[in-house]
Amino acid sequence: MRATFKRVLPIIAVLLVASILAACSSSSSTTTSSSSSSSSSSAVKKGLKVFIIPKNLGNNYFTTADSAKSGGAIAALDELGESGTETSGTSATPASQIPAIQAAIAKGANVLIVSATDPTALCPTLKSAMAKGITVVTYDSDAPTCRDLFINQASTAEIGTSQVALLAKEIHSTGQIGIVSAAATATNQNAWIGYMKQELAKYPNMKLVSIVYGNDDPPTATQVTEGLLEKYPDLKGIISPTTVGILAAAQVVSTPKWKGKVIVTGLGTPDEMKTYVANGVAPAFILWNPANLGYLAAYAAVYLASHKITNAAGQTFTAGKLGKYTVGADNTILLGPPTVFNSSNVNNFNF
Ligand code: RAM
Repeated sequence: MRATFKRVLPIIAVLLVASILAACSSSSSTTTSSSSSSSSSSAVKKGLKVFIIPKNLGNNYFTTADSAKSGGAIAALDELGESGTETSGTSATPASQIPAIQAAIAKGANVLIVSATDPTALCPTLKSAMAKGITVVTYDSDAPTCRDLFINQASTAEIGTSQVALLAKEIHSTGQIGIVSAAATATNQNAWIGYMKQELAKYPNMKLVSIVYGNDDPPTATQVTEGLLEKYPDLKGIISPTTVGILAAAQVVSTPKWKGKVIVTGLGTPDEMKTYVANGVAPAFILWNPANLGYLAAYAAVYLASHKITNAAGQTFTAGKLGKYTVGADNTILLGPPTVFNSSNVNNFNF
């Protein structure tokens, strides 16, 4: 017994020294973190009241972006030792969203993470929050003149132009097309549609005949898609740059009256669109990982509120499992390139 102990004693001593050294080095790396770069949660302000305010509640895209279960914004807040609340109105309109922002401010919010239903209507409320010292970060849909930082899902130009390119490929660059958008005021959809129009100039035989608005409300999106198809019976394609709109459009086009005549593309979630890739109605579409968008927004917002970073171009930080990010021009951070989903990969994703 005694001999054995003597033999292992040097090993125990080595392990002890090694673990003491490791503890020293990890605590020094957290305390020496600079104001422009961070890889740990220990230096963030604790007890921040964070409110995540999507365009509306009840939209799967935002549930994925925001929730802990999917690894979204609240998962990031958990990692950082903060608590967060998701709140919004039930419809994706400023009238429905603004009271939720005001309520969050009244509850003592330190941080607001907002997907804007309208870039101007929200501004008086967001500006009053900023005047109170609340950190305002937009994600998904921006309010450029009344926030500290915007977390953009991917290049706005790329999201817009690539949807046109996908549809062009499916309909041989020929025929009437329509757009089923979200709310007419939505910053993100309007910016993407701007790039779609520019891109369409390269396709002289593809004609955009109408833009309709489904307001990210499934019954409205269904109704406006039906109206579009009735009004333009020769329509060859629909681009819907909203997860709610593309699902409604694909469902309508899957009915016998339209199936095989019209192709749908746009921005959809793999889970909701699998069926329509398989039935040929929507052979390809685009999206980013919504959970990663929310996760990145939460990291950036907490670091900004903790003064670990500023919103100036060139500031860098590590967003947990996503790695290093840099603030770019216009106080914007880009999540990364979007994914094109089709029959070769759509079943590999579950969001
Ligand atoms: C809807 C919303 C959201 C948009 C996605 C693609 O869920 O309009 O803002 O980014 O679609």
